[in-house]
Amino acid sequence: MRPRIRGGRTTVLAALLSLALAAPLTAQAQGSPPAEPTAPGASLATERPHQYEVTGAATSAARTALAATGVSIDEVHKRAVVVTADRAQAAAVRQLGYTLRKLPDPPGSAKGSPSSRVKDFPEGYTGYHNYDEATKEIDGLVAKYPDILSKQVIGKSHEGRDILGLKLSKNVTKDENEPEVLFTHHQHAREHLTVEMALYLLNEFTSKYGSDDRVTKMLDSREIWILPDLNPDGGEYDIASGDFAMWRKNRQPNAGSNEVGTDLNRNWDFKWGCCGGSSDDPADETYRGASAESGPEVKVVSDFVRSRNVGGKQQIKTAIDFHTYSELVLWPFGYTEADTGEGMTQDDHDAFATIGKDMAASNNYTPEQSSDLYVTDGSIDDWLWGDQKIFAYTFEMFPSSAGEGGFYPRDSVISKETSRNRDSVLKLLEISDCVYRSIGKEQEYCKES
Ligand code: CXA
Ligand code: CA
Ligand code: ZN
Repeated sequence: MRPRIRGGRTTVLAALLSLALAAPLTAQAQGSPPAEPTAPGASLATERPHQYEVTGAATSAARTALAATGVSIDEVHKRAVVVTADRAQAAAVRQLGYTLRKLPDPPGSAKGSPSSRVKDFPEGYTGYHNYDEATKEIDGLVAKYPDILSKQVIGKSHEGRDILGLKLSKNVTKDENEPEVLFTHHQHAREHLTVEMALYLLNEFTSKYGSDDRVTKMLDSREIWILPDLNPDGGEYDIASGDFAMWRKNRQPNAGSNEVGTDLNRNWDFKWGCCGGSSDDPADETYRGASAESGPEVKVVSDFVRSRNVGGKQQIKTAIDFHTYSELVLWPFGYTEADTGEGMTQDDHDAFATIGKDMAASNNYTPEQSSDLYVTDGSIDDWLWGDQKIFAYTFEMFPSSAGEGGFYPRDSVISKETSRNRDSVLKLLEISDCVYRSIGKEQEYCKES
């Protein structure tokens, strides 16, 4: 492990504080009500990270090496990248010989009277839904459209919040033999726009059923699963102080460390930790967790997906995992730079790329294999495809750069930037009965079913 410079803040007091916090948090996983999130700054181990522009790192290999310092890579450009780093990580990046330029902190940071704003989005962001607001909105839709929308609690987060699974289909209470499609949202705490994407899809598919032809056809012939919030604890923590915390991971304590959280998108059980695409250091943004599926949220969703294997056949055919930001359509594998190989035939790759490019042509995102950015291991897409043979994409939503708001664009963009994906989502739904039709090989791959 790389040596860390931590400025002597890891005191006995911090250790005691984290022990004191760990006990009630563990109890909550057993079913008591959700914890109030600890405010950023409450723990002495917490330090709000910042974004930096790093000049260079022009290849995937260079960026993978850069990510090994523990930073997250938020933007990739020809001659520079943007990373999120704490002080120690920024120092480690400098050690590699790079020049860093600190970017402005998120706009809308609530300086002044935090008490009036705590546990909710600040001014300019009140159009975003916090966890309770999203739950209320969803419950309202379920009450209004009980024939086509049903809600189940598929499990609990570390702090005990419900992780929801919404099913949208005609005859929603019956498990019909129809292609199933999965939409997952908000693995990364600071990527709040992805929850709005889930709420947009729920509103759009319920309110337009019966009037919009494409929507009606899809609800009549598919079973759509929307998991609107995979990381509710992280999301609530990110807004808890009135200043955005720039938080990425979940809020699970780590044994033997004061550093909190696992990067859920490095914790899935396919080639977990294999390839230098995640970190074994709990202080890092891309900490992969103690073992695959050690994040309770990842375990809950993995169990849910496995439960859709009925009679030896995975019912879910395609998936999109929503993230921000950079305006990208990504496909697997992330663990290797190779386009094809074990677990990815030329036809698989061609279908992934064809559908990916088709969706990107619609929303004007950039399509590419995720390892073109940098290598990752333990991502949801690699697991969904590698382990479950589900055609899984990642959308990195608006904006394309830090200058346009980065992880924290104003609420005024929500409507435009969620509806922007309407057509690409419908395209994926429409091809989900036979993805190989995209390359003209439905005869070869989709005869029975
Ligand atoms: C990503 C998504 C899926 C597979 C590999 C890589 C990008 C994602 C990440 O690093 O997990 N980027 S993000 N949302 O900024 O964290
Ligand atoms: Ca079914
Ligand atoms: Zn993300």
